[in-house]
Parts: sequence; C-alpha cells; structure tokens
Amino acid sequence: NDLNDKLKNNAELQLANLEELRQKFLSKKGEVANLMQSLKNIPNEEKPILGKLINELKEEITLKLQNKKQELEDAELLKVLETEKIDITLPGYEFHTGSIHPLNAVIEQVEDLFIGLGFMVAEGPEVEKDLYNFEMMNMEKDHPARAMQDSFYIDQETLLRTHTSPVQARMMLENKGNPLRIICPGKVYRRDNDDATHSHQFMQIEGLVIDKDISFANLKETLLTLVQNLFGKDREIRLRPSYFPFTEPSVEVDVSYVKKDGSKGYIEVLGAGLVHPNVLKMAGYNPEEFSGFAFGIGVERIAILKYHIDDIRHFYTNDIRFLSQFKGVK
Ligand code: FA5
Repeated sequence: NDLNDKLKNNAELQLANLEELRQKFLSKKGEVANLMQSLKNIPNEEKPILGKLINELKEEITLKLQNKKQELEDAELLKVLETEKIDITLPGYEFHTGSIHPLNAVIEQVEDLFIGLGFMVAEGPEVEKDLYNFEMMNMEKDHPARAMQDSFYIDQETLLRTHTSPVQARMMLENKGNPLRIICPGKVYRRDNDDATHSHQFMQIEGLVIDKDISFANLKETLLTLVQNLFGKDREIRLRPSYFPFTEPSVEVDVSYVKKDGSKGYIEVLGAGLVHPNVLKMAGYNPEEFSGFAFGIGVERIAILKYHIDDIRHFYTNDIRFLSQFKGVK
C-alpha cells in the first residue's frame, strides 16, 4: 500500500525516485530480502506458503516499478516529440550539391576499365626532368621531334612535362626489368596557343604494357576495348601510321562517329605504338626478351566527344552553369 500510494500520488515522480524505491524494496538489504530472512523464524510447515507469497510480492513490486518507469519515459518522449514537431508547410532549404568534373569523369571511367584488366594506376611529377620527359623517351638534346611539343622550361634540365610519357620511364626503372601494366593520368603543359581545341595545360592518360611477346594485335584489341567502353559497342577504331620517337611502329587512332548527314566520320583521339627498343634498353629492359605497347590519350578530346562540348576552354573556366550539367554523370 505504501508503494501504491507513492506511485499514485506522485504523478511527476522522477526516475531517480523510482530507483530509490527499487533500492528500498528490492536491493540485497531491502524489505523483500528482510522478509525472506525472517522466514527462518517461523515454523517449517508455513515456510513454503509464506515463501511463495513473498516471491509473488517481489514480482508484483518489480512489475509495478517497471511499468511506472516505462510510463515516465513515454511521457518524456511525448514531450520531446511535441516540441520537435516538424512543420511540413514551411518552405524547404535548397541544397547545393557538387558534380564531378567531366575530365575526372573520363579519367575515372578509364581507370575503372584498366584496373579491371589488371593494370596499376601510377603518377609522376608535373615538374619533370628533361631526362625523363625527352631523353629517356628517345629524344636526345637536339632531336627535331622536341619541336612537336613546345615546352615551358624551368631551367636547362627541368620543365613542365609536355606529356605523361615520362611516367613510362620512371615506372620502368622502378620495376627493374619486370613485366609492367600501368596507366598514368595527369596534367601536362605545352606552349600552344589557346583556342577551341588547344589548351596550354591539358590532361593525358598514358598506358604502358611490357611483357614477353606483346604484339601490335594486343595494342589494337586494348584500344578497341577502351574506345567501346568509352563511347559504346557500335564504335570502330581506325589506325593511321604516324611517328613518335618512343614507339615503332607508331599510330594515331581515330574513333568512328555518325555525321549529321548520316555518313560515317573519324576523329583522332590518341597516339600509340610498340615501345621503341631504345626506350626499353635505356630503362633496363632487354628488347630481345621483352616487348611492349604504349598509348597516350588526350582526356579533353575524349570528354569533348563524349559530352558534345564545343570549346576546350569550358573545362577550365569553372563556370558553375557548365559544370552543373554534369550532375549525376558517370
Ligand atoms: C603524345 O603526347 C604522346 N606522348 C602520346 C603517345 C604516348 C604516343 C605513348 C605513343 C605512345 P601527342 O602530342 O599527339 O602525343 O598528344 C596526345 C594527345 O594529346 C593528342 O591526341 C590530343 O588529344 C592531346 N593534345 C595534344 N596537344 C593538345 C593541346 N594543346 N590541348 C589539348 N589536347 C592536346
């Protein structure tokens, strides 16, 4: 009765008080325990009956305390819910989410493809030694092909890399004559005049495979896989003989597309070839034993084609209206 009164009369009984009550009745030295103790002073035949009654009492008290606790907690929760009610008629906030840059979207797609084919992704410095950018790519100091890539020199030995090919040399040296499968995305710099299709700073993705018995057929199949992954299964590639000092034979690779009048056209997207024996030799590979292929993709070229962009400068002027069109692009 004492318990009942307390529970009833104190509507706002706090959880702390409940705990006090629990201690009073149910703790080791509480009243229920005392009753149990006193059993030893009564006749044996009455012990089972009284014992049972005490246990029932204990259960009842436990239940009551639990129920009250629940009731208090529920009331507390209701209070919180009441104050935190959301007015769904209020106007919402606008969330500004970013979008992936189209050049990064292309790089990520190419990385995903090649990682799936067992390639590693490698990176090299943008401020590069002439040694790696030119000499180890089979272009010695006065090689005329250097003129194909007008360069920003920092001093006689150092420049802003003009292509991602120096990463080839760095990775070959690091791999000390072992088979290699890498792609290397990154920024490159040339003293080109900016216009709709040229930028003084642009991006490339280099690819390099070195192993025994790597042939031109391997290169062709890899490039076809790449192009169809980027543009769709209906695309074809066309290889045109070309010249790079670091590959022999060398090709430029065009991708087919359907012109407005329905006829088929081709657009150049990358350079490629079989790694020149001199390049292998300089980087510690025996050209009698190893062969390889390499390619260099112009990332802007791919993005321009893929997303139908009319001017390369859109990629660099950071106009939010341009960039926000790529929300959700994969
Ligand atoms: C090279 O840079 C070679 N290193 C590619 C290569 C690698 C060949 C491995 C063989 C083996 P090229 O100068 O053609 O090649 O440039 C490659 C691509 O970069 C071009 O196809 C083009 O898409 C892009 N590119 C070149 N110059 C510019 C520029 N000023 N602005 C934007 N993209 C450019």
